[in-house]
Amino acid sequence: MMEEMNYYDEVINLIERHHRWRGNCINMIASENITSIAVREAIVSDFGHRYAEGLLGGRNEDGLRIFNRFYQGTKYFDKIEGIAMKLAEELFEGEHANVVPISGVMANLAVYNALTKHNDKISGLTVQAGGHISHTRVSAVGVIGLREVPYVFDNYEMNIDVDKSKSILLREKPRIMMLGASLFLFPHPIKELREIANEIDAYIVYDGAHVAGLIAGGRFQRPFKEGADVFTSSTHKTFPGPQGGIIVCKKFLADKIDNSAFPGLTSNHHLHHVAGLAIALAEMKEFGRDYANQIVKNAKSLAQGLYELGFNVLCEHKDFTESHQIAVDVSEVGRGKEVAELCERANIIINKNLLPWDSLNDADNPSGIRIGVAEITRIGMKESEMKEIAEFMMRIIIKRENPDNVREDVIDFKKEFNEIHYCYQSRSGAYDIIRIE
Ligand code: DSN
Repeated sequence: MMEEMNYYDEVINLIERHHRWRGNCINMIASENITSIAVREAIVSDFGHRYAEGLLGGRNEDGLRIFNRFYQGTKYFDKIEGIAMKLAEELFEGEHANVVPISGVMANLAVYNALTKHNDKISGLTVQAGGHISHTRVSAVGVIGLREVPYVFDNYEMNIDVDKSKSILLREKPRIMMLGASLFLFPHPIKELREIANEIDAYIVYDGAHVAGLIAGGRFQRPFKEGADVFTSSTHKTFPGPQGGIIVCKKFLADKIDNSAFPGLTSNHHLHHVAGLAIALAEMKEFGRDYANQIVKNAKSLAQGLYELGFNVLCEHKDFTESHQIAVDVSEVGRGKEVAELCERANIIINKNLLPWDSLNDADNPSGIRIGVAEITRIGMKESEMKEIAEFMMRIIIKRENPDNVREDVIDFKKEFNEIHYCYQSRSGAYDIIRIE
């Protein structure tokens, strides 16, 4: 008879193996990051067991929001949520923050639900051009029943072509003009699109999920100053918070958006994540500028290194990138699937990615890869390390060295980088498991 598996031991063992492995990897998924130990402690706090459904009230004597809750027991949490809202308003330069959404897609859904009605139109980028699925019909746009109006994309500039999009927008009159992307190398032309939005009475919603940590650190672009009405984001990409979502908006939209988030789309939000978010926001207020500046330096440096070693890195004419991301066309050296898998064998974690000239049918084996440097920046890597990473990738992809051999060198290289930077001091390593004794 087969012995019954001990699932507890099995799961603990898998968690330990995962930590060991990813601690030995160069982690460059552009949508990932690691949180500080202080944030992790908040995530495992008692707030993860509690409810705080409620509506927004006025402000207390410290200027923090007060809440009309439906359950007792929230007096400390209310202060934390107030701090998170205040810091988010300050760092993202908006008038009102809502920290209820439990993911970036939920944040977008809440905004669509608040600002549109069934059959309205929404403009955005296609997935091939870098748009997030929640800007399209396969996800939140379809759930709300909106009709898509794709922007014309300039493949050479890797940005929205405002001139060519203008006549389409004036004709189609989308209710929401969605900006932001998952493949996001350069700031979007908010100012130029604002003029069009004013003509057709559209809202500009900027999905800053990928670049929120850069924006909070004063890099990339300033969505509200440039003309956005709403900023949505997940909280765990360049912004190094726990997984979750956030909305920041102009005051005149606050009530609609708050009601859409709760009770519209969420019953209880995730209190422990809000506590972690508050700490991450405080860390970004203190350390965000250095962090964001180093991310962009690292991204440019890695792109330059790859380019010099023979990779077809996009946008050499624009210094490759202004964000944490690099896009590489690998169609001549194996295509996205094979390249990403070979890198994984060498403990270099990246993802295959559609490029604007691909078809959606290429999703399983697109012509590109996307590389993000947020996490490796956070563990202290600088420009010289980017050159070494480019060398590893060249050995695997261009020289076709056995990835298993390169892996040994990657593990050796990574040993020096196990401390989290740009955050409050903590006693554990970047990839340690937090254990409660
Ligand atoms: N799919 C994620 C990304 O990697 O960009 C965003 O949700």
